[in-house]
Amino acid sequence: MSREANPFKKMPTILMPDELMDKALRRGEKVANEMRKKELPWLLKARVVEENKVRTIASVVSDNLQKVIDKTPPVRKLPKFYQEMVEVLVGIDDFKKSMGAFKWASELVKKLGNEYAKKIRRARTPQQAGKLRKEFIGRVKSILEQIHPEMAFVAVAREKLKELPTFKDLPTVVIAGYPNVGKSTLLKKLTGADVEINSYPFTTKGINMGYFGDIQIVDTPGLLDRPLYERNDIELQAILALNYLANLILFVIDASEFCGYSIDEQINLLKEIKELFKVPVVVAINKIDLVDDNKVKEIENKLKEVGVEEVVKISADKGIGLDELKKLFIQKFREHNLN
Ligand SMILES: Nc1nc2c(ncn2[C@@H]2O[C@H](COP(=O)(O)OP(=O)(O)O)[C@@H](O)[C@H]2O)c(=O)[nH]1
Ligand SMILES: [Mg+2]
Repeated sequence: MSREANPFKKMPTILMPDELMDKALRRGEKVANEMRKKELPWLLKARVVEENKVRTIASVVSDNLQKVIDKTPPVRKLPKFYQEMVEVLVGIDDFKKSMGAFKWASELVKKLGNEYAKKIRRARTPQQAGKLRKEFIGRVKSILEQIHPEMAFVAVAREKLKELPTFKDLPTVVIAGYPNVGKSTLLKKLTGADVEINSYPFTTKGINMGYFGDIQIVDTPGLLDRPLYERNDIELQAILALNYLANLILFVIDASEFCGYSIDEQINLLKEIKELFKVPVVVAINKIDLVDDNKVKEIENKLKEVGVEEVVKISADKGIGLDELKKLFIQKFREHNLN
């Protein structure tokens, strides 16, 4: 199975103006030293030294900026989930504007490099060649200073974006439900012990992901496990972004209420999640090993009242009903043409 890597992981480290300038000057000096070893008439040599220095500095700076552009995925071409994440974490418009500044600076430095190289070739004295080189360096410095805010912005954006989890482009089930209802246990049982933990910027606990067959299952501790009125705007946006990741929501109810939340509280959360997500929601009544049939019936009736028909009774811990649940996933994906 191919991993669809987080598209921001390829972004290179963003150098700040001083760092980039130092790097370019060092490389320029190295090239100049090579040129100084050549046996050439003094004026020609001065021109060759300065011209090569200027060209080297120009290409180090210009290429470095261009590399950032090349290794940054164009936001509008990304899967919608990642687009939403860019919007929530850094702002798409600011991100694009910053990349535009990189492009502007890269092209301008390249152009100036050519112009100054030509001027230096026509210099009448070594002093004049040196003066032109200094002038060029001054202009590059000021261009980089001008895009300093954008460089800093992209550096911070990169730090945030490269931490995003890596999802595969597969039919995806996102698990929801109050804490301790058995979400993690269920994920482990469904996918074998094969659960990966991935960072997600909106939860300190990370998200857990597992696979069975060609189905991706995601457990989101801290995200879909409490009422929405407790959330701030950014968190809400991050939760809504899951719309673009989830093809199906699996809502887990703890029939035993040992999780500390009553059936009614759990159903209220389910109602919220049903409203929030455009994708189908299926319900698993879990921990049926701990309750009698009447209790399960009672829960099923309450679920019918809120319009939930698709229910599977399971015990994640005892492995009851899991095959039926898997079949339901496959059936749902088939109904929605996702496989
Ligand atoms: N008896 C019983 N216990 C369960 C079942 N599913 C989960 N548990 C237990 O419930 C507790 C919370 O489970 P966990 O998977 O961590 O819940 P999460 O917070 O929703 O991820 C753990 O002690 C599990 O062992 C079940 O089907 N039956
Ligand atoms: Mg858990």
